[in-house]
Amino acid sequence: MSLHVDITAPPAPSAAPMTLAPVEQVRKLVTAIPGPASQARHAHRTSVLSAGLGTVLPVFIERGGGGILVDVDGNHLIDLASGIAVTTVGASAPAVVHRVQEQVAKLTHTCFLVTEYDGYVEVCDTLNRLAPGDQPKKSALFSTGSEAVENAVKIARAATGRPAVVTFGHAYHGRTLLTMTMTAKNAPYKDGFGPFAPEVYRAPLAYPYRWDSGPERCAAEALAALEDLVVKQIGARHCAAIVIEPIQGEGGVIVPPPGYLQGVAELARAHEIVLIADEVQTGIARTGAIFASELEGLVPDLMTTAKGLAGGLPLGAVTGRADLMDAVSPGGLGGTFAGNPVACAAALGVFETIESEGLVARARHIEAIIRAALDPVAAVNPIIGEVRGRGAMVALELVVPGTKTPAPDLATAVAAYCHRAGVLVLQAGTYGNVLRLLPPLVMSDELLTEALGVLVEALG
Ligand code: PLZ
Repeated sequence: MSLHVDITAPPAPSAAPMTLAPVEQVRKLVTAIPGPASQARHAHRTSVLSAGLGTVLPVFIERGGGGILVDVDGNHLIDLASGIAVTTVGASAPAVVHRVQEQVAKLTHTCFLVTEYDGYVEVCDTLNRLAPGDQPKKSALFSTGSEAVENAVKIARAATGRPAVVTFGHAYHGRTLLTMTMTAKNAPYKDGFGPFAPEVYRAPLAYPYRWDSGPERCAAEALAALEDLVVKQIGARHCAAIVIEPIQGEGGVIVPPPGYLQGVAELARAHEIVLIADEVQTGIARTGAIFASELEGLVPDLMTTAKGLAGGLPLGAVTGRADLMDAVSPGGLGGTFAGNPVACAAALGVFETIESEGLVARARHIEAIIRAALDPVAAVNPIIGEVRGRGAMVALELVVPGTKTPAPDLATAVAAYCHRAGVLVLQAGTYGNVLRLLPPLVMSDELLTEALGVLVEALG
């Protein structure tokens, strides 16, 4: 049997690391989007890949750099998606590429359960130091966000000896059995995939824009509902963890009202319930702080990260109170690929880039540019119900004019317009009516302003 591996351009054997000229940071369209080369590949893909795999934009990408993605037809697209909040330091950031190339040549894998290596410990040291609060902290590494969330729940259960997990409306936590159960939205994440994991409960999310009695009453009423669920319905002494995204991502970039997260933390503390902040999407400088929890003075007991942590290589982490992290017996946490050395090297390149490029401040600057472009449009365009978000995680909720009725078709049409014009945006939200902007933090003001110009044109 032959494997038929089609290596069209075999790399020349060389000791020198591969270097490429930087990707030109301009939007450039040389064909329609998707172009003919992408269309041909997409047709082939459809015949060989599971129909269960969706794709926002059927364009095949060959290269990425900074805020630009280059497709197989030679089009340069402006990336306002960052691979869903992953390439926060830019696609193929130089420090990530450099460290990964060096690491992959030295050691690809040993499995941390078998033998140890420095990169794993360095990543954990850094996360422990950066995570909110000055309590003693420890970390463990995994490969994905879902796995990080799943393990945070395992740790909370081991530490408390309790079964129940509380999540929220509109939440997204992953696609594994436990995390899809914790996820709120049925289609496409859960549809047909039951029965679901037991002992997962859902409280209403403090969603100011859609709170029935108005945004002012949202925090207090949502907290009362949470307390009722925890104390009266589940019973606090059965409750292992409350898991919350400090700003919901897939749910539609929902920023909780001031004081709400503090209220959740107080309730958790009062009943010795482990508070888990799911920072998989918000973490690692995305929101104008290293962690979005910091924006509300939240000190979670445990925190999950992934996505932006390793600049595109698969790495997830749980970080938190040392006493909780140590409640699991040796061997209880791990995985073959968990904390892979190449992914750890990438993470160290991410931390280096955030520091050397001042990307935390840069995220706040990006928020200011986006708000300056979109707020005036929102004031006069009735399809925009709300502009919200923090740092480089901003969204527009689109509605039927004069109502709050979600307008998913409008969001799809605006996204399609942007895509045709070479600007990659994402949709989000339980109702699919939210347009989400997640640019890499290294994107220049000019490129961002150009992309926002296209978006504003599309909204018009
Ligand atoms: N927790 C808060 O945002 C991943 C999902 C994309 P994984 N969000 C993007 C999709 O449709 O699969 C996410 C998240 C939060 C957990 C996860 C899960 O992270 O790395 O996708 O497993």
